[in-house]
Amino acid sequence: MKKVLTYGTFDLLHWGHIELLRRAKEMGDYLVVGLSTDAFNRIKHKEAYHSYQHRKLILEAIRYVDEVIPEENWDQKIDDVKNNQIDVFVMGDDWLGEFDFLKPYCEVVYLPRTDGISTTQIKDDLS
Ligand code: C2G
Repeated sequence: MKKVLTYGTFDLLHWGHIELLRRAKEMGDYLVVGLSTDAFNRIKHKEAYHSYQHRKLILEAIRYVDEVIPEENWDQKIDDVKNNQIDVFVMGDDWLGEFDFLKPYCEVVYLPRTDGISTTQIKDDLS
């Protein structure tokens, strides 16, 4: 079984996130999502609307997602890759190069971000 890993806050969930998750799952058979906890979002200076529990509930309802694990810090990725027997690490290319330190442990793929949608844009449009 080819296992894929990605990370994110996934709030407010939108079709750009879904497109990332769809393409990530296409790279293997089992997709693990490291979901940023509320505490880690504070470290990321990111304000999520939904709580971790609710974001986890939403992600677990997505057909492409097989497992959700907590992302609590910047330093857990190597252990997550090892402990979950990950074959492919996937992130949007806004992170291009940032996770190349994982290359000794798994394949590292940066996928093009989906243009035309962002949580910031949603919030601006609704305000
Ligand atoms: N994404 C995308 N297209 C968009 C918006 C987001 O492809 N229009 C991708 C991002 O590139 C990322 C994933 O969707 O791979 C999740 O996006 P965020 O929740 O914004 O992720 P981020 O807060 O950048 O967290 O340790 C890594 C961090 O936790 C990543």
